[in-house]
Amino acid sequence: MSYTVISSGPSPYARKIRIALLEKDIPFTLKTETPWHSSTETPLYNPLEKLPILISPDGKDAVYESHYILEWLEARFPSQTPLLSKDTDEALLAKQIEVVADGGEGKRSDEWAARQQRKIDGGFRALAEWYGEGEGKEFFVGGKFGLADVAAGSLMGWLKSQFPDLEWRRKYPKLERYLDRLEERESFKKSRPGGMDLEIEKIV
Ligand SMILES: N[C@@H](CCC(=O)N[C@@H](CS)C(=O)NCC(=O)O)C(=O)O
Repeated sequence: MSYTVISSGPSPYARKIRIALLEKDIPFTLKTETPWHSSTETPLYNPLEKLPILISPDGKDAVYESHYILEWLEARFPSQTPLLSKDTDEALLAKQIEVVADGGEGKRSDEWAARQQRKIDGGFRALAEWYGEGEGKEFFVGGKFGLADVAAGSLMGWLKSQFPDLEWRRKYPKLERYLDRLEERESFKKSRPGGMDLEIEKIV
């Protein structure tokens, strides 16, 4: 038996979990669900009815909220490709970058559009500042791949594939080149959004 990740289609939140599992070399099975469908099993595992959910091989643990799932994996598998620095300042900065990256999801409905756009603009301003001026800088924190790259890469990869016309790519070309380099990693290649067989009943 292996871990199960229940994901909602090409969700950037689920991609964070898939990248972390691949980086840590933990085998898992991917199950795709739509949490708004009447047949969804999401509430069986998560009272907040959100995906992704990580289920342990013995079925005893169902873990949800992507940042908490990553913390859980880090606590359980600390030595397999650690994603958090032991340096407190670096670890806190990585978590702060994750908070911003997690908030950058674009919504499709009109009433949310302006507010969402503001969040995306503000989020990218913050990310660009953290990334800094260094052309070709490989990773966000401490010169080492980690949590901040999992979170920022999942957000940017998702926005680029789902909303290719958004302005951030023109405005922050260094961040796009950073994403392109991340997408060459095995864990990113194996967790690309898209190519999922999704039957949409509804999304709200
Ligand atoms: N903060 C959550 C966000 C996850 C999230 O918004 N998931 C969406 C699918 S991409 C969902 O399940 N939405 C169902 C709902 O909001 O009821 C996380 O990081 O895991």
